[in-house]
Amino acid sequence: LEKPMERNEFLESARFMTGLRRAAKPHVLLVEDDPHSVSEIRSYLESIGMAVSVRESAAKIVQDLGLLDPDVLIVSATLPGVNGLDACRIVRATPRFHDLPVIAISTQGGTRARVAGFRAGVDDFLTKPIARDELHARLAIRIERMRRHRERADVDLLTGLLTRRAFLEQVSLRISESRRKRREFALCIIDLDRFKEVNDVHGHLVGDKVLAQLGRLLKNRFRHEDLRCRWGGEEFAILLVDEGAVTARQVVHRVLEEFREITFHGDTGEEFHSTFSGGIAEFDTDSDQFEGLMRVADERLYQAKLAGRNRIAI
Ligand code: GH3
Ligand code: MG
Ligand code: MG
Ligand code: MG
Repeated sequence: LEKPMERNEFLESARFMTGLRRAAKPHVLLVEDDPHSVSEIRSYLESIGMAVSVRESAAKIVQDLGLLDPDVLIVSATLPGVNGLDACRIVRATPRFHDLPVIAISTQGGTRARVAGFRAGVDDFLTKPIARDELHARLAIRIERMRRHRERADVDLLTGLLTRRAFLEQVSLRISESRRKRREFALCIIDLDRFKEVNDVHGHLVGDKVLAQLGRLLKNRFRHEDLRCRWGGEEFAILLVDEGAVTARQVVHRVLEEFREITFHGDTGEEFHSTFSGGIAEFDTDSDQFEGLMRVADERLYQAKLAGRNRIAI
């Protein structure tokens, strides 16, 4: 028997094994054009163990956030062009960054400036010169809360896999990377076979155990960079990096072979086995858009079901 994991340990291992690994160091994106302020803040934050990325302008703020995925944004209120408060409004209007902590820094600390900042959606407002201890304290609390919040939203508790939302966030990054670097990948959709029957015959709780067991296999039988999620209900999605459809099928098929050998036990000790079907689509060959890949993978899943289930179609 495996020893039950502490919640935090579970979340850590889940994010490690489902393709989602955030840097261990808290990551701050600093958008500031004043070189003196940049070097001071950067060297201080690095000295307390944070990773710092710097942009001199907020002109590409959404793109920068998407690429860097920081825990906190610190933005100067007085940038030329898109200023810090404009940037904050843009960030808040982007669903993915609704909850990103934003701290504004400014040379003006009067009520009027602060009210304008909070109206633009900043979480916190610091006036220069910035006291280091205060910056540290304010950052630490934001980062801690943000991380806990994200973890809760990113990991499906029953299976330990990514949630659909976290998966989709990561997929869009992988797709743009694949376009740039011409890396290939395959998308696989998995659906348990006649799972309604498992629930009807053995009960919902036993059904949950089957889902959890498949989740465990999917966590352990892929490479760290492959993204694995519970797409919903009894369906799973896997993005296999650097694999075409043919190799992806071999990998998923091995998991199917292992899964169908598992003996499950119902409440009254009755034994049963479970299978799944899968459909795989290949990036570029089938589509260069996620929606297109999903459609093709789903059609193939349907073909696998029609052909008798318990198989992977490409
Ligand atoms: P097919 O082989 O065609 O996929 O048949 P199926 O019975 O698996 O398909 P159907 O979509 O009719 O049923 C899916 C079932 O999955 C119904 C639903 O109750 C069950 N299910 C979805 N989510 C969960 C869950 O979290 N726990 C349990 N125990 N069952 C779930
Ligand atoms: Mg289904
Ligand atoms: Mg179905
Ligand atoms: Mg099903």
